[in-house]
Amino acid sequence: MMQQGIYFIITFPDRLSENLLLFLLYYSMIVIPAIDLKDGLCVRLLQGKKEDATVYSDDPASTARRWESCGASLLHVVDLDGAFTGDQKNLVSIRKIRESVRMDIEVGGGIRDMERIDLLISIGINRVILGTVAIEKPELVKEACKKYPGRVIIGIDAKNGLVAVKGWVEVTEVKAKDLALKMQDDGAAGIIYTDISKDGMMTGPNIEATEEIVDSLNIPVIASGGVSSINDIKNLMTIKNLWGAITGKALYAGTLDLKEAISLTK
Ligand code: AMZ
Repeated sequence: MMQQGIYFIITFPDRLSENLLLFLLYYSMIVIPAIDLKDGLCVRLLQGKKEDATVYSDDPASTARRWESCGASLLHVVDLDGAFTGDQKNLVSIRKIRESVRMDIEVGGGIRDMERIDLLISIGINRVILGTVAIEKPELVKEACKKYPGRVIIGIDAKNGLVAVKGWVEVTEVKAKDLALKMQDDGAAGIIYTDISKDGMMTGPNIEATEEIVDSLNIPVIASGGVSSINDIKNLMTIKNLWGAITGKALYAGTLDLKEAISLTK
């Protein structure tokens, strides 16, 4: 946080020097726009609760194109129906998104067996995100990591430091950090760490908890949940070795400009 202090006590004569200072004091990080799918629609939830859904678009493929045109190189897609029921329901939309953009796509939500992993990889999805099975079928995770090196990442969704599964409805007794370490040992290519209490709330990410996860691992970590503005992006950029940050609600609400965030973090 000292870097931040330095940043704020210096007044910038112009934007060029601000950008130069950001370059010197902050770490680079990838900004990843999110599309959450429910019944074929692009929605956002509040703290993952399905009763608190706001619909942002009925054309997820055009939303994906919009984020690509802002410079995104990776898109985060979640099949919420899949996360809640264990059975993906948005494959048509996922295929359309894949056919509409060239950027990399990661997909999670309802991926619970190897057949589904094979299918998503076969349609050109670059990385699959496994959540519930990391707790319930760790053998599947190991097998998938072996079969698709570099393409299996683990979504760890934490409520007060404990892992939540099945659409965040069930909270386990497993500590997020312990699961992250185990998944790293099992061959995961990365971890997406979500703080559930922050997700969709636009109150800022959980910097301390994210930093703790990043510091305990040597695989890439992506932070998710709570981003509301460019300042939150700057705060995340102070975390050394944080690989990326996912943002959803702030983009749809218009409080974060994706182009600006991407150019800042490069
Ligand atoms: O918003 C939710 N309730 C929610 C959500 N966004 N529940 C799960 N998920 C996401 C996780 C992860 O990317 O963040 O779904 C994926 C995990 O799904 P599964 O089906 O493997 O547990």
